[in-house]
Amino acid sequence: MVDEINRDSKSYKSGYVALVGKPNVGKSTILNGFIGQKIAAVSIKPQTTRKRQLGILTREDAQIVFVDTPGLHSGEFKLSEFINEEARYALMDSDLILYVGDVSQFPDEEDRKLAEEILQVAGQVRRLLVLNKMDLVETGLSEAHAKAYQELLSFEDSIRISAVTAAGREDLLTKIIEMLPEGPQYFPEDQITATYEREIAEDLIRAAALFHLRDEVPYSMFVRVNEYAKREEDILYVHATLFVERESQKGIVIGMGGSMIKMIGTSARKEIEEMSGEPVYLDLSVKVEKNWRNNPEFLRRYGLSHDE
Ligand SMILES: Nc1nc2c(ncn2[C@@H]2O[C@H](COP(=O)(O)OP(=O)(O)OP(=O)(O)O)[C@@H](O)[C@H]2O)c(=O)[nH]1
Ligand SMILES: [Mg+2]
Repeated sequence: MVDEINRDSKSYKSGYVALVGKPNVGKSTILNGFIGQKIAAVSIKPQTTRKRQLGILTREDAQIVFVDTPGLHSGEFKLSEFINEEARYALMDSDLILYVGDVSQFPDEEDRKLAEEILQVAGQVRRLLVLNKMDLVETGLSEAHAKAYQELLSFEDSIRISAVTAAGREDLLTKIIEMLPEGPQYFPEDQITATYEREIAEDLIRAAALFHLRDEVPYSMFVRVNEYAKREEDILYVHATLFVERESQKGIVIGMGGSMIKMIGTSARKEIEEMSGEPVYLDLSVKVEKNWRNNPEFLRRYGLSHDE
């Protein structure tokens, strides 16, 4: 009971914390690190995340609702509009913005565009610069990079971390809580995300495809889980359809004698087992849906559009 009294009192802090930054800087890895579980798909390639995703961290003194976003990018497809709007909405709705940069590199044109975008849509929101991947660079060398990031925008503070080694994570958490407003506990304390497991499975399958496939093919892919259910006592049965845009891509995804789809399936199955904590039987089908990235009807049907 002491708990609840504490949470209703003025001193409890809470808020929405948007993780924004270019594709591939490590936003989803940071989210998973805080939540202690892989709820967001991560991959070595950019544009892994396509939708906003919440990661909820509840403590005695605060509840932090992290919002992982897709990295803003320029793309000529209708799908890109959706992806960029997802990032924009997260910015507008946030109480604090974590601008994530890769400290092993100088900021570039994309970073400058993102900084402008932040000023335009969420100029009043407090912001903190998070320089990630510090494990990749000597402290002395990263100095010049850090300075260049600081010049992109005015930040209240900045911190260097490594999402893979967890260095700096606790300090970052302390800073976040300091910067959050007083507020209620929005979600029950045992809830870690608002995304269904089946949707996380979709992202994990696409991340496996991003890992195994080259070039444009995984970007032309959309994954839909059609069945996600316990069939036998201890086995989770997952059936997913992998939509691609052309016949030729279907051939590549299936591979010689089914070798590619088998590799994607094996990697994805392991990830889904880790996420769900259950043995998984994963069944994958591949379907062609011509030019789906530009097809408003397809995008609407599968929740990849903000149009009514
Ligand atoms: N060395 C190193 N690699 C990292 C670190 N953080 C993330 N990565 C790697 O960077 C790659 C991209 O990470 P993600 O978390 O998918 O990046 P993201 O910003 O969510 O990317 P999008 O969803 O495409 O916008 C993965 O291969 C991660 O393992 C870090 O601190 N150090
Ligand atoms: Mg991501």
